[in-house]
Amino acid sequence: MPYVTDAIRNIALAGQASAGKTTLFEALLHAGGAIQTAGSIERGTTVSDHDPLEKERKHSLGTAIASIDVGDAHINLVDTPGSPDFRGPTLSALAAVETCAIVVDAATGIAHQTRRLMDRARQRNLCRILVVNKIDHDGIDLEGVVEALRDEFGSECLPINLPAKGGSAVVDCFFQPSGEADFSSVADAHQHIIDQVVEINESVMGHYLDDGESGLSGQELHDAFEQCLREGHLVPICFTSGRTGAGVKELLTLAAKLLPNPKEGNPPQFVKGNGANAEAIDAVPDPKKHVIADVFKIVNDPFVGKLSVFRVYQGTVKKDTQLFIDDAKKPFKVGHLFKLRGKDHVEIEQAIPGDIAAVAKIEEIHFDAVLHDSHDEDQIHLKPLDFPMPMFGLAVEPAHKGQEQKLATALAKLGEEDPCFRIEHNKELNESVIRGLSDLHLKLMLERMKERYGVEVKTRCFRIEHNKELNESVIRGLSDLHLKLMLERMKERYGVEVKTRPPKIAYRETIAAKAEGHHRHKKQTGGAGQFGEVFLRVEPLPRGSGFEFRDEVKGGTIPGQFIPAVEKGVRQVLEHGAVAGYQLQDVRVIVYDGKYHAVDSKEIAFITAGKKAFLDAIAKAKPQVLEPIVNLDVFVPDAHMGDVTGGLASKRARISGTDSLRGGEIIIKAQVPLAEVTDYQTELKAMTGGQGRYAIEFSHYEPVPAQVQKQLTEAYKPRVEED
Ligand SMILES: Nc1nc2c(ncn2[C@@H]2O[C@H](COP(=O)(O)OP(=O)(O)O)[C@@H](O)[C@H]2O)c(=O)[nH]1
Ligand SMILES: [Mg+2]
Repeated sequence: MPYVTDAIRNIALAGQASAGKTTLFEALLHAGGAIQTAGSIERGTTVSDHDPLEKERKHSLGTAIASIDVGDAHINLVDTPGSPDFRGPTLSALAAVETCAIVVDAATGIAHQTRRLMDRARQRNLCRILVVNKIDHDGIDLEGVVEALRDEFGSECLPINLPAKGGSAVVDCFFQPSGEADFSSVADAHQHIIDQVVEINESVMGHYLDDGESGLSGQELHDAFEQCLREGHLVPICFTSGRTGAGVKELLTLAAKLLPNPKEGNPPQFVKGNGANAEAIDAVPDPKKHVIADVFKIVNDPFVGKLSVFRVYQGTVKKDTQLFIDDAKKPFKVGHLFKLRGKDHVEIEQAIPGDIAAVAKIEEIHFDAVLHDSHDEDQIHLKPLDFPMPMFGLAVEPAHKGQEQKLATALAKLGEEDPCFRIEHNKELNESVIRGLSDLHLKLMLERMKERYGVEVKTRCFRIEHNKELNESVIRGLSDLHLKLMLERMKERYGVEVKTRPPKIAYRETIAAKAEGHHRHKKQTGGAGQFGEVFLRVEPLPRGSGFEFRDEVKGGTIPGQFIPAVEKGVRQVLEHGAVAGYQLQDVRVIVYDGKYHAVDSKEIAFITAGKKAFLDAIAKAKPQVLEPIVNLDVFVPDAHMGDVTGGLASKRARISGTDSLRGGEIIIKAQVPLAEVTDYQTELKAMTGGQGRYAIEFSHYEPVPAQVQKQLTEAYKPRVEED
């Protein structure tokens, strides 16, 4: 059925694992007539969890997409995995939708993942709705869940329907409010939503105050509702049971009538160019303009090959036309164009702005590639999405000799599908290291590789890393004892003894104040001399901005040809640090004056002068040593909660929350300096008898405590060169 952009709704179902997203996805497809019978998780028959590993584990590990036509609306629904190990695919999918429906398990309430996703969706400016699911469950307190949601996420969270008949149905509170609810009152719920909606702009408020609800036209109310969703002024709460189907039709109606179409949501930002020169570009959902589409998912299907799934933001992608990938000179031909339904696809002729579609077997396409049909759109890409950095590593080699190439290919294919799964090849040691978000993440990726590509690996428990930046060798093993025995063996066999210490931490340096620096470099050794003089200013930049160099020299007091030399000197300090020997960051250097000598000024003289002027400025600019802070998630049986939080308290950790998971497990979330948890494995094992696990992800840099700064700067004795 042909449809226009206004008819499209792109909705992602997100939320904690086991909230019932996949079952709800199935129920929505069924209610919308897209499938004949609803499958189930237990029987492994859902559209979404079609991967053998998903069926076996009864958990979604990747996103699935399918469409439903309801009345005039065309709903593209994306099911996402709730497990934090697979948040790479989940976060990628959020880039392709206007609405994020956060599914909450009515039986267990708000989970850590609920909070995380509410935050992410808000940061991305997505319209949000909360879906309280499993309302058929015995012994649940739905009124309590609503209160908890409003306490936690704000009074803008308001029920748009309410459970009725003991959770076997729902009653509408927005369109035609009437009937009895299990708690609260339909009339009150209606009033609260209307009050919230009319607040959003003065003209609507005016009409409402004059004539009440009848003073508002349907269109006016609809537009005000959209504005509320867009601005986060309203987060509707609705109720469903994916299992019994209660509230499912109502959710489809809500999507069709009230959720934003691609013109009404907040589009993600595109930029043209890179770094400081990047220019913001607005993609316009006009079918006649040039094509701009973004690839947000890659699947290497064993039968169809590589499938690249994209969201069209502008223009119309047509079958048999040509598209460019990023800045590539040569286009590819869109031989076949598909809409997806789980693992199946349906061929289509065109994909209009706002729609989600796929092309098959185009090897050059990668995750986050921009597809376009004119060189005017070269260098355009989505503003980078924020993905967690994979911190867990494992060295792998093929279990069977001769499978090296097969392993490399299989790993590369898996890497394409998950932005948080990376493969590094260490040339020096000739080994592949895979990195992911947790040991479970790595384990599942390796299982998938075995299942899909028939490649098995040995993971090595003892390995060697060389860190170039810190110039140190690090050995990793399973325990203290393991490493100790390996080193004893080395001594006994090869007669080499080593001194050991925990791995170094990649500290950084920065400054906390503005300051001026000056250096005059003058040297007379026999023949030609060296002369260069530099005046500069330094200023702190926000964390994470890196380095900026500005030339504000007036009247040629330092001739243009020597400015690069000054910058070179400054960059030497950046690389090697000024006070503790670590890279310097988040600083702006402005060179504004100097002196030169017609004969004696040489490049080398300005390199030295630049370097020393910079060191002079830093010394006066409150230099600071920064340390990496990581997000730490610790999973332990709840009996160990006290020990773990106590242990973290002594590690300068900030505990941000705890949550109960299923089966008596809890998760403790904290931010902690990396330096404090280099050996956390051993400690956690001792504390929990091997029942705990944890995941670490890099968060940001922060100044170290004064005491630590003192130790680090004293330990560093810069080799001060002779003038
Ligand atoms: N009682 C009840 N159980 C449900 C409902 N939806 C899902 N479940 C069960 O909850 C478990 C997790 O469901 P699933 O759809 O995989 O959740 P997901 O991880 O959010 O995708 C499965 O055992 C489902 O059968 C529901 O509406 N009511
Ligand atoms: Mg699922």
